Amino acid sequence: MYLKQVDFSPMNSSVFQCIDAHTTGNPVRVVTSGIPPLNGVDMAAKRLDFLAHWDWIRTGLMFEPRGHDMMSGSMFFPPHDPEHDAAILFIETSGCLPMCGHGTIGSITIAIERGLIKPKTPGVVLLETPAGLVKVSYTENSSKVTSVKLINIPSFLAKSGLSCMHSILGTIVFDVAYGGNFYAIVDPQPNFKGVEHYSAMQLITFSQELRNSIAQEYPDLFIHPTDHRIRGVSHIQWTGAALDEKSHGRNAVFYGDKAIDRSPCGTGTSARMAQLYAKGKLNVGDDFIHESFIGSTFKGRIESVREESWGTAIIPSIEGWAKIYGDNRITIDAQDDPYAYGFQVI
Ligand code: PYC
Repeated sequence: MYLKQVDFSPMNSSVFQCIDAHTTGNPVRVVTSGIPPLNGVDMAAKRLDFLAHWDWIRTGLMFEPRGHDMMSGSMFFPPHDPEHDAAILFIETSGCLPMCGHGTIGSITIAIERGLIKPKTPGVVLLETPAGLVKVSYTENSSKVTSVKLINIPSFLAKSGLSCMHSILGTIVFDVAYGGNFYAIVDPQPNFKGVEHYSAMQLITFSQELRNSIAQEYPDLFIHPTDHRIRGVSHIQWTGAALDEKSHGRNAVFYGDKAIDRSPCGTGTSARMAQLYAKGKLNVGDDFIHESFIGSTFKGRIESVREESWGTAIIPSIEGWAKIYGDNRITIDAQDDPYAYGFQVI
């Protein structure tokens, strides 16, 4: 199959005002008008309501021809707890992620620079995400947001030393960690030399098969201990040597069907720090400068460690920057455009 086309009914026609940015290279499209009314007591419930009833908005705005394989974005909602500042729904090519780090950094940059959110405490946004509450702080200079730091949800190593047979690489050993999404983390090993030895296209090809194999060989193994709606390995993280000697590592995160994250991946970096903590390679208070495939960086840190009833979790922070580059008025008109709801070229 070369064309995966999205077909929804009934026919919809709508206009969406969007602000486009990138977080250290990876896209963030914040939808500011045309946002649907969602049902649910919190963002976890609203995420499911969106996927059940409004997913054509996501596919129309994220897939080609209005988006592309890496496209991701968000919509803001009023908070469910009046003590908080805002709630957020993440949208991207694979669906609606429970949490997205680069998406949070880009969305908060847009929200503050364009006045979409007026935080109760200047410099701090208490943000409800489908994965839980995230405390975001930001710094400004001359009406520009220069950096955003988020304290992420509890992150943990779920399983260590699993393996799958790969048709190109051979046996691949991996760990699975959670940082807002479940990541299979592949460290350098005899059949994988490290991310620096491969092209993005090769890593995408490896990832497509590995993610399918993990789903088949380990069905129902990865379920969030307190929210069973979050399940399954959705992302593959390939690791390797840093480009810059000041960095602590480099990664390539595969998501969607054909994407390698251009940012260092916020939830992926959180998962990576949880894995390294569990293996005694990173401690509370340590900085972890993480490079993306293109060499852009996030500063990660283990802020604290929590003993939960189900195990040990780290509370990671992720710091990075984003730049707004455009305002976009996008029409999805299914009566006029056969590709209104988007398509993917697989
Ligand atoms: O930054 O968490 C992240 C992310 C997830 C998928 C792409 N980026």
